[in-house]
Amino acid sequence: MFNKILIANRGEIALRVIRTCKEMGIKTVAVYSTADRHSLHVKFADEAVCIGPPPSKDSYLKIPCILTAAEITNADAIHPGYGFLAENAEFSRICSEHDLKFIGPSPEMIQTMGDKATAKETMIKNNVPVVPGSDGIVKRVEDAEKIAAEIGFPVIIKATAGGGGRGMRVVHDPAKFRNAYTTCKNEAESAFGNAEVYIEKFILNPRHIEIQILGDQHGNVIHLGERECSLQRRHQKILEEAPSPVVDEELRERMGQAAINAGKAINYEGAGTVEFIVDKDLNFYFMEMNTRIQVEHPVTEEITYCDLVKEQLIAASGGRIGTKPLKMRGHAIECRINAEDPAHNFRPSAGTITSFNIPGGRSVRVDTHAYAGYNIPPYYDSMIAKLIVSAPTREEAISRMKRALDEFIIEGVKTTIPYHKQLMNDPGFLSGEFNTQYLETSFTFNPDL
Ligand code: MV4
Repeated sequence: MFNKILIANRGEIALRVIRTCKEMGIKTVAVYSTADRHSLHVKFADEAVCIGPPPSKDSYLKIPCILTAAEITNADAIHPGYGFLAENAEFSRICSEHDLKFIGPSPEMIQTMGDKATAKETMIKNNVPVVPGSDGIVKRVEDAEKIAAEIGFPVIIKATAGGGGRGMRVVHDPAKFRNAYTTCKNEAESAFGNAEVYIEKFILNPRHIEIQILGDQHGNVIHLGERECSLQRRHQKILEEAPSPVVDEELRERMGQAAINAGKAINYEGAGTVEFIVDKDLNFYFMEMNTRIQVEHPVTEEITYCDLVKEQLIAASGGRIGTKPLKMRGHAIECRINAEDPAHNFRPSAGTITSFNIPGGRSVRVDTHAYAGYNIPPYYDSMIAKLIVSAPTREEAISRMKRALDEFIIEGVKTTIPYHKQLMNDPGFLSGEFNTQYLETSFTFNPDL
């Protein structure tokens, strides 16, 4: 096992990794920008190194600074968390060239899954269901138009370098296809420096359901069930839960096996997530694979009793992940608490937190780097806490979440807590009948409730 790990990240996820390291007797090094010097991840790491000024490109994304911090503290591995450098193949490669274990997959695996057309091709070869569409990249507008007509409208054009909702265009009307195709390519070229696109049938109002997997260097790949992530706005997840209200044991096994096939196809190492869209008839289709620990990993931890960061460290150090069949128990829900004003179009609300009362009691977990007196810098993601509850049933988990949201008092900045309180009483949420369009089309926040 590692002796000392540097965490190349900030905020709650940096603290999350530090916590597992402490429990495993591994020393930790935090890195931080000058805007984060008072964050809890800096306070609770064994050592901390300032790596630059507030902008991410000058600190958390600056590879030479992070490698220097690892060198001077004599760290033997780097945990990238999520975001920043977590899915940067170049960073994974540079780490291994400097004798630092990158806690995550090889540069080749990151590259394969980062190129969405290549990822899809890999899935087809390994019996993972995909959405019908073009046979890979489509280079000429004439070909694209023919393929779109064959698939049948509506279609979606996707940049191979995109992902997470970036670089996509939906086309409902054949007359608008040419224009959309050209625009999508131009946008992809300027956003990613790669204009390549592919085409798929557009699945109307799908759910977003993802499978957590773990792999090790001995060829083992297991799945840890699904997370229901359909409640999102502008491709930002708002609330996640496990299990999904629509997935039964039979569907879980089929989706789980597809995700295992995806992992085995690339000899996957560490924690990964295979994202599917699921249509109204519960057909599922591979969308993308995320080669990192995800924000919403705690809901899986709470129902599987597995510490996913611990498994990442075991896999990265050459150990074996647990392979005996997992028991899933109960239901977990995570609400993302963002410093945003839901009454004003989720406008970010930076500033000093004047009071911060964290909920507690049975089966309530709060992952946060914030505290009373903490100043939320304006430079980064607005998520300041994750509130995770678990209970034997979905109904009991919802009651517990309501109770925990009532106890969560944050003053000094606006937060998404009132939005979540309203969602906990929403008929669509309560019945489990929602999809990826639900929050944007069927739910309106009312600040006066
Ligand atoms: C789709 C789709 C429907 N049909 N692909 C969005 C994120 C990325 N992982 C893939 N995404 C989607 N791909 C096909 N063939 C629907 C989504 C999708 C979405 C699309 C437009 C607006 C909001 C969305 C929210 C979730 C998923």
